Amino acid sequence: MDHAETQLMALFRSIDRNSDGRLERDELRSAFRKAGVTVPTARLNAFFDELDRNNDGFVTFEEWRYVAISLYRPDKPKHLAILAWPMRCVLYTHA
Ligand SMILES: [Ca+2]
Ligand SMILES: [Ca+2]
Repeated sequence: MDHAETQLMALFRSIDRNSDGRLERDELRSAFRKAGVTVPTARLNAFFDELDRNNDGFVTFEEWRYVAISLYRPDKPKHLAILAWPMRCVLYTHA
């Protein structure tokens, strides 16, 4: 794992409050609240749905990693642009 990935893992673990290895909508909501960031529910849901690529209601580290890494690629898929802002909030406030 490189540095970025180690940080992503640390962040993922800090959001995963019940430590079951996956993120739920409520865990994500709490993470934003803890970071002092107010996210409208619609936006949070859109963010979560984008992270949850197989739509099983949970975000695994693989899904989390895929999206986070994608955001830093110059050729990132356009639809991921919606994630840039919330992801940055989470990444920076936890750093
Ligand atoms: Ca969890
Ligand atoms: Ca999933």
